[in-house]
Amino acid sequence: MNPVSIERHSDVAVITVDNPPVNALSHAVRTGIAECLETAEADRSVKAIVLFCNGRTFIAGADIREFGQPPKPPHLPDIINKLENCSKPIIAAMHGTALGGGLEVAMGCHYRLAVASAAVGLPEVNLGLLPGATGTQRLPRLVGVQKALDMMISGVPLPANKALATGLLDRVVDDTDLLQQALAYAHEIIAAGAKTRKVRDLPVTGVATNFFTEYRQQIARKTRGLFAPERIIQCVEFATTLSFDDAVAKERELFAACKDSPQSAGLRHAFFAERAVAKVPGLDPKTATRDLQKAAIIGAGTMGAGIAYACANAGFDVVLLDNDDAGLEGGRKTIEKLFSGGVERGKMSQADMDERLALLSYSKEYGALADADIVIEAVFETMAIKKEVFTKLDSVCKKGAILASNTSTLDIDAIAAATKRPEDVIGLHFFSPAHIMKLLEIVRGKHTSDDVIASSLLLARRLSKIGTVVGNCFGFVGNRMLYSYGRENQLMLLEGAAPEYIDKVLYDWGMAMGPNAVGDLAGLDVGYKVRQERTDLPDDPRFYRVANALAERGRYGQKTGKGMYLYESGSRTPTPDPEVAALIKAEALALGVEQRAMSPEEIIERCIYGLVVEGARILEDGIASRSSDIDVIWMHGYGFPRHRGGPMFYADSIGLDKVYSRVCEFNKRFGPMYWEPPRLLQKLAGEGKKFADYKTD
Ligand code: 3H9
Repeated sequence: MNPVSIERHSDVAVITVDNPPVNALSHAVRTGIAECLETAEADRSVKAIVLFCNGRTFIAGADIREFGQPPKPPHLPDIINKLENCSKPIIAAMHGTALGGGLEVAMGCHYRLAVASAAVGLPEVNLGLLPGATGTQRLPRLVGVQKALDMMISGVPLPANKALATGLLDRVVDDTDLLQQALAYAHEIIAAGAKTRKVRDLPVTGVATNFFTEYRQQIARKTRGLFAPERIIQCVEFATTLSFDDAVAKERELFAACKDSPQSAGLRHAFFAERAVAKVPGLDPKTATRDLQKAAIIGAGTMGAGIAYACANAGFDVVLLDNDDAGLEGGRKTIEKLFSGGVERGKMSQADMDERLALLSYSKEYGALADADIVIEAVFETMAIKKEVFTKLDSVCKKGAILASNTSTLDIDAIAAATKRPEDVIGLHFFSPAHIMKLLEIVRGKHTSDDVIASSLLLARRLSKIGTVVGNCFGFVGNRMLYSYGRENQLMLLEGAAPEYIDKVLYDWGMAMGPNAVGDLAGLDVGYKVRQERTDLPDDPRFYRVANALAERGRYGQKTGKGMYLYESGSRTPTPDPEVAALIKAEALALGVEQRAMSPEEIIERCIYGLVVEGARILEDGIASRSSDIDVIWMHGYGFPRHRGGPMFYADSIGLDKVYSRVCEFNKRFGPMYWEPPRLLQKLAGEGKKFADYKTD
């Protein structure tokens, strides 16, 4: 079916795009718009044109799936030129989200009208791109240089009313019958002489001499290591110095450079991977979900309070339970501080805060959980305590309640076995800080029922998190892989790489933080206790030796003012500590580990390939059903750079043959205890395939 059609409404032609789900500008849509435009232009009885979209949104951008293929004419910038050069006034009538190429199309039209609930923006930067269909040239002409840069560098869309105030829109109408209101606007324009007007003819307002230099400095930290933001700035600079056509030619060049960059490939992979996680193999998408209105959180520590805050903020009734008054009071304070912080930063009104606080209650009695639809346990990471809690839950919770554990490592089936309803038990692994981190690792046990999994995915969406369903094993996907990453870090410390050196190398590579700074933030005692609980650790005295030695000396990290680094009182800035350097040296000597200089490449390869090797085993074991799920977990739970697409995509982009041969070298050099190549890696490398090609059935 043709996704673009044209219909006459008296002397106005309505061109309608109907390309579900988001009216992306596929080849067929571009062709359709061009053809319909010619028809409208040729029809002498047509006095004005409305560009309208069916379905849930106006055009949400170029069709991202086409970027991996050779471009096919008609190209979008040419279509936009055609729109602008049309002799009859064209009105873009927008609802939903007019994004990227969609907004560029609208800026090529002569008039822009939107319903109040619409949002408009140029989010290309999130895909490692720049607005490459004249957006970098038209937006500054409509809203000014600074505002245009802010919109394109952040990628954040503007709500319709704000867009109206900036001059990007001409009119905002109420949400009833957009088409009728657009037709009425068209008739006003016809009555006023049916004038066309071109954004390209508007001047670009001048900027101060140092404006671009200062702007670059201002965004440097946020855009660290990213390719597209600098190109966006260059395009806007061209808008201030070159003619429209010359600047558009530069925009095309820079857009091509962005599109072909590895970063854009990684970010596009991330976009689709984040959406794929919602489709769980073997889980019928129509599975009914349980009614979730009241959530109970057990444990009022940092994690429990963070989860309670997130739930109340999403509109759940929440009861927070702890067995001691001081703990409960601490939890209440944490939650109130989080809400009042939101009010201070202007993210929430006082009235909203009061409304959400009223959703919360606090209790020491398990009886308070009796009417909860979902209980999330966030107590100590000790199996005996977890079992005790779940036995109690089994006796007090209503039938059909979901019983979830926030365990980050422990066997969910063993926890479920403490109840007589293992089908209702699931792991919901939140990441700290729970109200900020996007990831929710959803751990399905042997007996977890499908509707509990579907309801957990829904919960994730309601909390604005990305829920990723994984299987049950020690550490699940995220923390199981973290062991390999952390292990290599720890071994390299013994081999002579300083903590600050390793951290810098990985930070510069794109990780949100280096592993040693992360250890100090999370608390070295936490990992220490988890390792104490494990009975399956490798027989290797070097394994996490440095971290253990620090924890045994009470150096827990930021909370004790010293860990892998030193911290001045009240500061979170890590300072290298000569005592730690001496301790590492002494441990290396005692273990007979020779110290040497290490290249940044070795640090990156050992840490990242360590992740990849474990990721491959996780796929082999069926703990993750797709390599892209692993990528999502690492991007959203562990600060893996999104522009590298996650560890498995990164390995795919290097080439699995190359990764495999390097792993074989490590196997020879460091021994098979950690580096024996997984069969899956060997097989895919041999077949010239990628992890992305691997499907579990
Ligand atoms: C661009 O425009 C470049 C130009 O400047 C220059 C060109 C020369 N293409 O997110 P959802 C799919 S770059 C193809 O779950 P929501 C998505 O994969 C583009 N497919 O819905 C999913 O598929 P599935 C600039 C797309 O309601 C389905 O639609 N534009 C595209 O939560 C539903 O998506 C953007 O970056 C696309 N452009 O959110 C906007 N967009 O069902 C990107 C979506 O098979 N899109 N799909 O999993 C979004 O931000 C959100 O999808 C949107 C809807 C807000 C529109």
